[in-house]
Amino acid sequence: MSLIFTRRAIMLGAGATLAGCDRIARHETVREALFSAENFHKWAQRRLMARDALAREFRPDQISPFFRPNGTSNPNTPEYKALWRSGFADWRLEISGLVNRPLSLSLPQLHQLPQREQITRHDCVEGWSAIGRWRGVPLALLLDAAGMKERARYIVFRCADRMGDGHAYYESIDMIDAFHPQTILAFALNDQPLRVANGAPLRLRVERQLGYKHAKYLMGIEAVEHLSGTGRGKGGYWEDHAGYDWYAGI
Ligand SMILES: Nc1nc2c(c(=O)[nH]1)N[C@H]1C(S)=C(S)[C@@H](COP(=O)(O)O)O[C@H]1N2
Ligand SMILES: [Mo]
Repeated sequence: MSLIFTRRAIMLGAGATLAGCDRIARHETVREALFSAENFHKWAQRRLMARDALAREFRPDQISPFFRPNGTSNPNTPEYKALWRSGFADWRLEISGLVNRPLSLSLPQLHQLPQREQITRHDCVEGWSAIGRWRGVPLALLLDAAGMKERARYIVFRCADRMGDGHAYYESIDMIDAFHPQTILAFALNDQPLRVANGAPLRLRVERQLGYKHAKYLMGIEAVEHLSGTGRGKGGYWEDHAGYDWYAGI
């Protein structure tokens, strides 16, 4: 029983509310285990802490020889091609939405900010993984610089590549992932500037989440209160078009 209980708790993820809690508690055995005061406390605490825990980091000798690209491997739009031709000199990351100070940052400006490096494993929902050394700016630092308004609850990422239906790729995460210490906007992979195939000039690394959350070809990030105003309202391209879970925690 305890194994099943643990797995269900994990499946519920951190998005679980008291409603989710009620649903599990309908099973009597679970209810007994759960609501003995001591266990409930431990369980709730573990769930909260789980969201903040670091993703595993690897040794340099574990880095994959080739970091396989997936999804778009070149946005190939006239706008992106022009940016690429200029070595991304004209590219800017726009930080907008529910912020006190909207920002527009060039690549050299991002390079001058404090950086973080991490060797992590990327897990794609299609069943492959790759280990890479990522370097970039902690997202928390940029969000602090822009100043989040009280109402901001999610960060939406806007990408340069257009999908089959002509809409740009987009993704979103909540503030727990946005301020997680391993969440960075990466401009380098394995000590090289990010290749086009892996998301040049800048891509999200959100290490506690599955691959599709790691938006490539970033153009803008926006703080919002609700996800209903983004795409079809599920918070991401694949969430909207293929029913992928918005919360893809691993
Ligand atoms: N803009 C954009 N970001 C994206 C995708 C995409 O098609 N477009 N694919 C996603 C998926 S499904 C995965 S697994 C990773 C792949 O990253 P990689 O190309 O560096 O391996 O990017 C994610 N981010
Ligand atoms: Mo993926």
